[in-house]
Amino acid sequence: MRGLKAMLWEASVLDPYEGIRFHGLSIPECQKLLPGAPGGSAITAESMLWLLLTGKVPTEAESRQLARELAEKGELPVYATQLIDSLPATLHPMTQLSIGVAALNHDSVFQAAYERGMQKSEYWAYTLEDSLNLIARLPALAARIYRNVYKPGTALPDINKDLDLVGNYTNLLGYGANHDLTEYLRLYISIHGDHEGGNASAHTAHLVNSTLSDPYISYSAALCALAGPLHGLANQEVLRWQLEMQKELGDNITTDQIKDYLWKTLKSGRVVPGYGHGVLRKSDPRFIALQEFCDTRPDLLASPIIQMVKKTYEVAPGVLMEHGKTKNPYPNVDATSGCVLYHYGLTEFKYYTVIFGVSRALGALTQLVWARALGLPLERPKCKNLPSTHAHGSLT
Ligand code: CMX
Repeated sequence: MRGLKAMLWEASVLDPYEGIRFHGLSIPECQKLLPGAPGGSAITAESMLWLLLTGKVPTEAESRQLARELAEKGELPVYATQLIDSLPATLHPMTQLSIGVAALNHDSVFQAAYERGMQKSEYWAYTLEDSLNLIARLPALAARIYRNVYKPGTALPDINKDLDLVGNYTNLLGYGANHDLTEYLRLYISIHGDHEGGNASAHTAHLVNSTLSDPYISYSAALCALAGPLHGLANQEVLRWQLEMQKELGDNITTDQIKDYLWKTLKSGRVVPGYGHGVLRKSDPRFIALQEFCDTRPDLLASPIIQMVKKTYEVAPGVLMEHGKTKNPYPNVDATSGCVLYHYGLTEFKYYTVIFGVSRALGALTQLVWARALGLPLERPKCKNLPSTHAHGSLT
């Protein structure tokens, strides 16, 4: 279905050469226009969510009002904490996130209203309420998973009603004192929020919700798609790959050594994680925005892991072009997103896709609201089979 326009997606559109636009605004335009948090300049998740849902740039007061509303709804119910705490710490954090999000449908207002016999014209309002409740609870859920897997026994703070969503998230993760990491995560979470609807995670949410499954189980399914290494798990894989390279080649790696390592990866039949894209045909503007964040901070510029990402970017497109398979030899956002987290001390890279999962909820859930408001139908594409296979008896 490459290139086949078959979905309506309200909030964003992805141009192969220009990258993502959110209601017509590019990432640099969003960075200029969307309000940050008090004391910060990075776009907040709330500002991006407001833009995605309404198509309008919020004022600072509107963005803060939404932040307060989300913070007030942010605590996890007891049944959810008990469920998450009962999972083995060895279970992948993405599986835990998907389980937790699915379980929150215990409180779905959409499901309850459907059982009461609500009208089709009311679907969107209950979808909106569930979606906001889910987004509000994601930081506490995601942070609890992090605590259980990597910092067992440590206390989790309460949600601070005066903080924005990401401010609370970094606080719950135990990094609240690191202003730069908080600002990085604000930028990360806002620009990962939506990437039009054809990507596997957003599309999964859209498909599942078209059956009138509630937003929680729809987004839980989306997280399973995000957990694949060709999609969101690539940010984990980039880190694994870069660290293996560092282990093999040591510090002070040259670009020639990186070229050889790239060829070794390709010749062993593996993909180069963080490079290539199903739609983009240039360097991902999300990659550029995160790189620019690094360029403004001397500690990040001096970081060996970030230098390795920059050196890889100098040579990987050339190697991939010469290799000749991928239609897009340039980096996607996953090529850099995890390295900054690693530098700031959040080194548990199996957790990185969970952060992506907190973010993608902004766009995927926005579209569910629009899809129900517009009365979009059950998604059910027609299929074509190969009649000859059965007739010739080649399948036994
Ligand atoms: N390294 C090696 N080979 C690659 C490649 C890469 N980074 N990117 C694409 N190719 C290969 C494909 O595997 C495919 O090979 P086959 O013909 O043997 O199947 C060929 O090039 C053509 O693929 P394409 O049309 O250019 O790319 P697709 O749309 O099929 O796949 C993607 C897109 C992202 C899955 C692919 O580029 C890839 O595997 N990249 C590495 C993983 C990654 O970074 N994923 C994250 C994407 C962003 C996100 O969703 O978060």
